[in-house]
Amino acid sequence: MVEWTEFERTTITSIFAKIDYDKVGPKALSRTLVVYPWTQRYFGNFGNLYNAAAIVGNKMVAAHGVVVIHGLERGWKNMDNIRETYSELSHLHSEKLHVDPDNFKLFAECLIIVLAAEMGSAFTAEVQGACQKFLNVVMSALGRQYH
Ligand code: HNI
Repeated sequence: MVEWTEFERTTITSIFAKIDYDKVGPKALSRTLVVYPWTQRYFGNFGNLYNAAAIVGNKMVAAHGVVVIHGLERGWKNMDNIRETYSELSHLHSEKLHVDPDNFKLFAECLIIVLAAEMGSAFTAEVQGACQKFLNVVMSALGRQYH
């Protein structure tokens, strides 16, 4: 089981309490689709992803970004049981959606950049460290049902 310091717990909790899901989720997902265009292949039914402006303005992308942040919230609320928490979602992404697990890391990277921009100077190196650790643990749990 992953050990969390008090600082890591409080940092993750306060970030999730503070962030606006409707803003951060769409920004992080649309950034992923723009920066790593091959990730668009999973969203073929989302309509116009023709260029960056279309992706940022796409309502289905925005809505799905919110869904993903809600998905991350499950990890924040179960920090001592992350592996179990993501077992079903991992299965879904592997068996049904066939999402290459490398893409989880790309999303995590884009989310870090969005958080940094949102939080400004409050996003210190220590805060980033806590976020990276949390996201690494979640992404590894999401990748567990792949074989
Ligand atoms: Ni992901 C559906 C959570 C990363 C592609 N994804 C979901 C759902 C959740 C979710 C929750 C809804 C499940 C349901 O309907 O029961 N996804 C997460 C989380 C992460 C993540 C927590 C990482 C933090 N997903 C990704 C990435 C991709 C991805 C990186 C592809 C690049 N996810 C999908 C697709 C769907 C999906 C595709 C189905 C979308 C739809 O509605 O058609």
